[in-house]
Amino acid sequence: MKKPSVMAKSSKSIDSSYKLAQIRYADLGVDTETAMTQLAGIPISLHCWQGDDVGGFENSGEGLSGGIAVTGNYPGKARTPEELRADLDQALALIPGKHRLNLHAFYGEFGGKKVDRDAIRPEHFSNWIAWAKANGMGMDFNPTCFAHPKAAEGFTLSHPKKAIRDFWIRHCIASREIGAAMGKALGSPTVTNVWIPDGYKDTPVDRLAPRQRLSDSLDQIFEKKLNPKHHLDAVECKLFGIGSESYVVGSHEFYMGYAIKNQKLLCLDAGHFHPTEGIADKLTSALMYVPEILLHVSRGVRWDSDHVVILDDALQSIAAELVRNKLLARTHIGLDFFDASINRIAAWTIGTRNTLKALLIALLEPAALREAEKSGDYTARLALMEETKSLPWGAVWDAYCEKQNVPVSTAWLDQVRAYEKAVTSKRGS
Ligand code: RNT
Ligand code: ZN
Repeated sequence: MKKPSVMAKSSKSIDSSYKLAQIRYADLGVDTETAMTQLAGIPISLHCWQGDDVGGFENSGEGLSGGIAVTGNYPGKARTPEELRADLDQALALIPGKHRLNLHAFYGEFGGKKVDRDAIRPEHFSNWIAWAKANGMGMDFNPTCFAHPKAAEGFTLSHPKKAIRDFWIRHCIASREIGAAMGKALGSPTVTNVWIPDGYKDTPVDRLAPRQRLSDSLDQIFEKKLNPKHHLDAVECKLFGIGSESYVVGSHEFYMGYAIKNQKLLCLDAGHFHPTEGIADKLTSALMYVPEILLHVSRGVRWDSDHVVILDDALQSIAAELVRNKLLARTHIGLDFFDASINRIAAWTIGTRNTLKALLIALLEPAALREAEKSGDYTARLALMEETKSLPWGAVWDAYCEKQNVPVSTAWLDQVRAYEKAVTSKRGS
């Protein structure tokens, strides 16, 4: 089957479109050059797990668990750390700007040995750290509290059995040490994010005791103070998962309270609330009381399905909130989606480029919107907000991509296809 041709653009058309856009924005008091410079300073943390369907490298034979699911069987997923790094290199070459890598603990390199989760150490991540260093990237980290026999009963840090809780506490402590080692080696703090799947499929009688146990486990995990120059702790809430539909121990209220009390970072995943509930409106509230936020930019379709992020209203609202309220310095932007039904490198590229596009649109917002609101003219506010949607931000985006030496428009798709032909299509399953 012939692949549809991409919408190539000539340098001449990129430049002349940009010049017109620059004038249009200048008329509205917006400096497009400043917006591009600001955008170049915003790192997005690329999640390693889009590259191999949340598989990891333990080769334990354990499937994915914890109420998250990846669907699709597109050929060519990364099977080794080398393949995953090569795929990330390819994706990063298509995304403008300097970004970060977000790694899960079960992506350690264990040299074919069985290293249980509570025995992981920084040396198991030395190749990843060296790779990030060579690319001038920072790293973020996550304990992996799923896809393991000790998580099979659906409870980890809140498990009724102390021995199981202790195992996961040791894993999370080890993960913090690894995160701190990454942050130190790379000269940029690593955010280590604790997400656990714990919950009940059906209505529980006791909703309190598991939460008390979780709180106690977290206190033990965070007991050791780590240097914030190297390491920051985040906690991620959730509404429900597959198999934990009726009750999740680490709910929003639980972690919001825990993060405020202990001044931890609150992780807000866009798919972890009711289907019509966005996370954009939570940012200004949460950041009044927690020091910083970690975002898991994701897209739920009817449930927390972790679809590739598109440039929809939900994403644009998040970006607008961050820019309008100057929250970027206190917000760590990470991605969390996994689609195995399309080319995985394209998935990373689409989701990350969209997140950056949303930020650019926000950075290009004319001040007139705020002025209309301040003067109480809500008619003008709505009118301007709608007119803003058709401003020529696309021309600025194209110019930004060209400036950053990455493919403009869909020209990146050619590169993904060439890489697929030469590399990923040759991989067995
Ligand atoms: C699960 C959470 C969590 C995971 C990753 C793999 O619902 O969103 O962040 O997706 O840790
Ligand atoms: Zn998440």
